[in-house]
Amino acid sequence: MTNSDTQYSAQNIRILEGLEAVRARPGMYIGSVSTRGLNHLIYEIVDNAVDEHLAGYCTEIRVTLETDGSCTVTDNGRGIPVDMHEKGVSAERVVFTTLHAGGKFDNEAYKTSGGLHGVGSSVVNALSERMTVRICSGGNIYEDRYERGEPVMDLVNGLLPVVGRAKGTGTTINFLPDPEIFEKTRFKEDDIKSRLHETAYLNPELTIYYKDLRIEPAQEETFSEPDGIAGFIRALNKTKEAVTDVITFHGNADGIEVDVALQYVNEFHENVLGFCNNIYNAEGGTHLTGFKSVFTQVINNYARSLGTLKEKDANFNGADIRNGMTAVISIKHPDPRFEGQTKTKLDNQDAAKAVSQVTGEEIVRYFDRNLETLKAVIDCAEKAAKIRKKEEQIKTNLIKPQKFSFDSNGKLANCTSRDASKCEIFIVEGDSAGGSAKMARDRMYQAILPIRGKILNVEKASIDKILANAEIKTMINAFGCGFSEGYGNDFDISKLRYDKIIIMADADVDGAHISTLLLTLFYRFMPDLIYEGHVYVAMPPLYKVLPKKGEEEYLYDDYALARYRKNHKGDFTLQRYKGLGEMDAEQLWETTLDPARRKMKQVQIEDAINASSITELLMGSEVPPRRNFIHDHAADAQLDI
Ligand code: TSJ
Repeated sequence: MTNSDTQYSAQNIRILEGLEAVRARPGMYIGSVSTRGLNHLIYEIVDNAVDEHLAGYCTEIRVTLETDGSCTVTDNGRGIPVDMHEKGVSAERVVFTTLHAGGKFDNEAYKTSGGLHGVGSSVVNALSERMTVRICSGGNIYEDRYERGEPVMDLVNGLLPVVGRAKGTGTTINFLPDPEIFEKTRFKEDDIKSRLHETAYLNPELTIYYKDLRIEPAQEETFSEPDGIAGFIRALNKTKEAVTDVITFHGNADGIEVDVALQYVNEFHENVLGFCNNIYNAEGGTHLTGFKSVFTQVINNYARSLGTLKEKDANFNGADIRNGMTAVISIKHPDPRFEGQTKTKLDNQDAAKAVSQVTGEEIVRYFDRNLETLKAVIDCAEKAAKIRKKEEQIKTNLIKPQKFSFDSNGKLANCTSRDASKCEIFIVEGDSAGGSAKMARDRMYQAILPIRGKILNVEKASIDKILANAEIKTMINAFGCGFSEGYGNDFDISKLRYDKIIIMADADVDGAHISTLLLTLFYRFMPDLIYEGHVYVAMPPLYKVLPKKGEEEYLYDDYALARYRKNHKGDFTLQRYKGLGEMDAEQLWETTLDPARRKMKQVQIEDAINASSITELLMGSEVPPRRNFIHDHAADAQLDI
C-alpha cells in the first residue's frame, strides 16, 4: 500500500533504551497492571500485525486464548525480518529486546503506523513469563524464545535457528503474561472480542479469527466487516430509527487519508467517534474539529440557500446540526501526536485541515445529488434548534432565581446548615420512606428529597421534557450547580450545596431501576458529580435479627445472614425488610442515615468511555448499554464508611 517502494531492512531499526525500565514501571508502558493492562498486551501484538496489513501484506490475523493462559497471535504477512542487524544479531532479536524498535518512528520506512501503538512488541516480551516467536519466510521456519524479555535460545552466527520448512510467510507470537507483574492474568474475552471487532470495522479487507480454548466447548468467532466503517455505523445504530441512509466518503489530502461514515437517527444526541491509525481517540481531537466545523458551515449555507434560514435568522449551531448524527471519522496519519489526560486526543493541526478539505468537497458533492437526505438533515437541525431555544428559556426560568425557595422546591426538606462540605441530600424513593427519613434525619446537615415512582428515562426523553419534570427540576435547583448538555456548559460544581448526594432506594427491582435512572441523569447532565465523588448509594439493611439472648443486629446482605446463621443455630427471629417504608424513623436513622453506622457505596466511573470496550458499550444489545454500564459500575463501587 504505502511502503513497497521503500525498502525496510534491519538497519532502519533504531535502538532507544533497554527493557529493565519496562519491568520496573510497567504502568508507564501499558497503562496499568490490572486486567485492562493485561488485555493491552494482546492489542499491542495485534496492532503490529494490523500494521503489516496496512502495509499491504497481511489479510488474516488469528488470536487464540490458550488453555495454559497464554495468547497466540498469528498473521500471514511477510514475517518479521530475520536478517542480520548492524548490532550483529538477527533483526528479530532487536525487535523484541529493544524498546521502540520496529521502525515505527521511521516515517520514511513506515508511512502509517499506530502512533502510540504498534511499537510494543518488546514491552509485551518484557512483561511475559515466556514468549515464543515463529517466523515463516524464504521457505524456512525460524524460532526464537524469551523469558521475561531475556533471549534463551542460542543463535547460529547471530542468526535464528531454522526449525522447519514452510511455503507461506507469516509471524506467530505466543506469550504468557508474567504473574509477577500482573494483578490478574486471565484475559477478559469480552473486551478483547469487542476490540477485535472494532479493528475489523476499521480494516474492511482484514479477517480476524478469534478462538478461546480456555472454555468448554471452545468459543470461536470470525470478525470480517467488508462494509468497513459504514457497517460500524449500522451496528451502532442497530436499535435506532434511521432518518437517513449511511453516507460514506473518503479522500486524501496532504498525505493524510480520510474515511468518514455517518447517519442520522431519531435521537436527541450526537455520537461522533474519531480514530487515527485505527486507534480510537476517546478525547477526540483535530480530526473531529475539522469535520464538525466544515459540516456546520456547509449545512448552514444549504439552509440559507434553500430558505430554511431567513436573512434575519441566526445560523444553526454545530450541536443543532449534529443532533441525531452518528459518525465515524477515521484517518491515517504518518506522524500522529496525541495530547490530553489519557493521551487519546489527536493534536496534529494538519489533520483538521485534511479532514475539513475532504469533508467539504465530499458532502457538497453528496448533498447536491441527494436533496431528500439534505432536507432530512436540515429538519433535524431545525428541531434541535427549536428545542435548544425552548431549553434556554426554561433554563433561564429555572436557574435565574438562584435563591432557595422552599415552596417552589416541592417536597424538599432542606437542612439548616449552608456549609456545603458538611451537608448531605438524600434522594428517597417513595413518600412513606421520605416521611420517615424527614423525621429521622439530622436536620442540621441532612436534606431529604422524596421522589415518586419512576422519573423519566433520560436516555430516551428530550431535554425539554426532562427539564419540565418537576422532580428533576427540584433536584437540579436543590443541588445549586445547574447542568450541562450539548450546548455550552452551565454546570458549576463549585456551587454544589451538598458534599454527598445519596440515593436511597429499596433493595428491589424498582429500587434498582430508580437508582439507575438517577445515575443516568447525573452521568448525562452532571457528570462531575460522579467524577468528583459526590454521589453515593445508600445500603439499607435487608434483615434484622433478634437473638434469644444478646443484641439485635441489622444484616446488609445474604452473606451476612449466612454467616449469622452459622454462628446462631436457630435461636433467633428474623425480620426481612422488603422496603424502606417498613422501617420506622428510628430504625431508618440507625441503619441508613446515621453517618456513624450506615453503609453506603460511593459511585465511581473510572473511565466514562473505556477506549478498549467502546464498541460493545455503544452498540449494546437490547438493553440501552450506557445504563447497564453505569449500573454495573455502581454495583462494583467500593464500600464506603
Ligand atoms: F508484535 C509483534 F512484533 F510481535 C508482531 C509482529 C506480532 C505479529 C503477530 C506480527 C508481527 C508482524 C510484523 N507481522 N508482520 C510484520 N512485518 C514486519 O515486521 C516487516 C516485514 C518485512 C519488512 C520489509 O520491509 O521487508 C518490514 C516489516 C516491518
